[in-house]
Amino acid sequence: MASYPRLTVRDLRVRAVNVPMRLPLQTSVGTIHMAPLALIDLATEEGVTGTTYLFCYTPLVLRPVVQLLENLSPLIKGAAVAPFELEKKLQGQFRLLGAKGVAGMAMAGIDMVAWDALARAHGVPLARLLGGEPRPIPAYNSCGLGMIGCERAAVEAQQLADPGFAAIKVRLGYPDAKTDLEVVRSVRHALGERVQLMADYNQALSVPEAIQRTAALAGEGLSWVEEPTLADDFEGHASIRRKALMPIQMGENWWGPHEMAKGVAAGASDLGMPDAMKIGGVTGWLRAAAIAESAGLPISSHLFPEVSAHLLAVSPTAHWLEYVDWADAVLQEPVRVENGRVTAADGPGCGMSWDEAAVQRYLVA
Ligand code: SMN
Ligand code: MG
Repeated sequence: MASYPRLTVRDLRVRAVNVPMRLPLQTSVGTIHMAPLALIDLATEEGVTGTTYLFCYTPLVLRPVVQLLENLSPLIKGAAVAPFELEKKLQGQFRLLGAKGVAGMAMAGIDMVAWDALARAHGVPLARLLGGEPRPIPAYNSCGLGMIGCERAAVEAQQLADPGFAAIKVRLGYPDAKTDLEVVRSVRHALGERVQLMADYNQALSVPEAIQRTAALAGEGLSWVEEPTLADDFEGHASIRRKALMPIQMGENWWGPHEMAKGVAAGASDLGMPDAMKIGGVTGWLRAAAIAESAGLPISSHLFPEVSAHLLAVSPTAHWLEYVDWADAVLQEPVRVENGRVTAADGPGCGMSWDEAAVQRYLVA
């Protein structure tokens, strides 16, 4: 049996790319046309390189995220590639500032790239390193279906479901409740009964409005209503949930497992959807999965399908994987969907390597 060395951090290489999205996404708070990604490579003294990326939401924070990671590189140089140890060191570094936002993103990037390097050094997929096996996870197609009105939503919904997805998600939060209802009905009509439909408000409503709108949508068979009100308003979500006749979903804005635990304690939602980046990388996800298991809370992933396929494979209450193709353009082997399911890549690590020609094309100076 081969023995594996203790990996030592050499440095981080971070690049900013802005990648065009096949389908722009119009949410209740603006449209995203491009995916601003921070590509991270962790070089080790032993020659293994870890690879991951962060989704920065807006190009406005792309350079700051890259800059912060570059600033952190000398701080972790020479340290063991041991995610729990790195976490302790970085948490200390940001204790006074607070470990959310750009700081939280950078910490999660280092965590994910360190886990990727470890799995590569062991020559196994991340899921296997974590004690599981890559397995098919049901995925919903979340690539588009923004707030584009009844007619266009119906056409796009059909396109999204066509490759064999068992579920898709529509964005709501139109100026009036009547349009929300019409869009849901039009999408449902286009899909038929075979495909499940989720709806996402991206925090658009006040609590009383959300109670009214979820009541109006009660008979439409939605699989969940996501973030009807402000993401940090756990009490508000709990009030909406008490009245709603469909499951309430939230979690993409839990900044770490502690916030998740508060949401769960408040009874804010029926379902959870941690985001691999905001929850604190692989390490944060493992803790979130433990909280979910003890609360009996089904968890789905948010974005990052490449790493999430590994993480859901080791999550006892795994529910849905959110499929987006936003990083595909810079990956040599994008995530593959088969019969509406995504299986974690079977190679070493998370399975990501850069298409260098594409990276050069989309590089932001
Ligand atoms: C979403 C995520 C990322 C960017 C825009 C919209 C959305 C989702 O909330 O859950 O997919
Ligand atoms: Mg959402």
